[in-house]
Amino acid sequence: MKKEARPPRIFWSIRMRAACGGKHISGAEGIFGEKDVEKALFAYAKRAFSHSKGQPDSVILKAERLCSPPLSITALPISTVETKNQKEARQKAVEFLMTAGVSRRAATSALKIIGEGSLKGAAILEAKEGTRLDHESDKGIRASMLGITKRAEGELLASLEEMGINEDHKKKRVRDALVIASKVAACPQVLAEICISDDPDYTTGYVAGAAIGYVRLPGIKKNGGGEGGRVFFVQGNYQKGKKSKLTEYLQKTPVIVGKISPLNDIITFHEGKTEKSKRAKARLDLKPGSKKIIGKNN
Ligand code: PML
Ligand code: MG
Repeated sequence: MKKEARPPRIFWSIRMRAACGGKHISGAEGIFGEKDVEKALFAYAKRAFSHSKGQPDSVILKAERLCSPPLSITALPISTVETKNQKEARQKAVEFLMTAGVSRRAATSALKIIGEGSLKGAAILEAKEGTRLDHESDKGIRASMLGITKRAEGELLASLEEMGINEDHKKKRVRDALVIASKVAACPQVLAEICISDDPDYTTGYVAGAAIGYVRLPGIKKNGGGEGGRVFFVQGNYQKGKKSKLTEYLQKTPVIVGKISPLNDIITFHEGKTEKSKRAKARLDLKPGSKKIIGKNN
């Protein structure tokens, strides 16, 4: 008997933005199979009204059916690097970015841009010179059209639990940030990213890239600080055409995380000495210029 062909799966993108007095409060998005769309819409609506930054006076929920299935990618491996203070966390951020091929100058410019905290999306910097490439919009470029499958999400949440990240709000943050970072890092033109939360009560940031994975840096900002933002570092001298290919990918190409990478170390730096947790499954080698600093699991 001839087997009937399965109908193609239909996917939807759902995006939520909440604001008050024109100021951004929260935003989130995901990609869902058709049967989960209604439930997801309710969950995002609930999320819009339960942010620590306060109640919104405007909420936009947008659901769009995708024309074709999203591109499936593997999440970056997660590491956590603990340092003694904000200064050291920022130094480590610069070192990791340099390991990924970003110049000190570009990394320092990125920290300055983030410190000003005026962007809605990410600034795009040329990785060597640190030149700003997204000048056509001073709002930055937002990576969008992204999500995670239910199965990968389940595995990720279990890994986070194992890492000691067991509060629900923190898990959601790490999940959302990891999905963004993994989509961004999957773009060959992007060498690395840095992100510091714009939420005053969230002080962990990250640096990420195909060569370094997703490296969390607790304490990279002081509690109560309103600054924050994202910067993507790209290689090469982008002419208009190539640049728009990059923004087309970042903003419009649907990408879903379908697989999680194994868990990495929690690394603690104390006065120049490095300690790794027993949970270690991969090695972090901080030599600037080395191609891959995360070993066998990357
Ligand atoms: C944000 O939610 O504003 C970004 C959070 C980035 C860090 C998430 C993490 O703890 O890994
Ligand atoms: Mg935020």
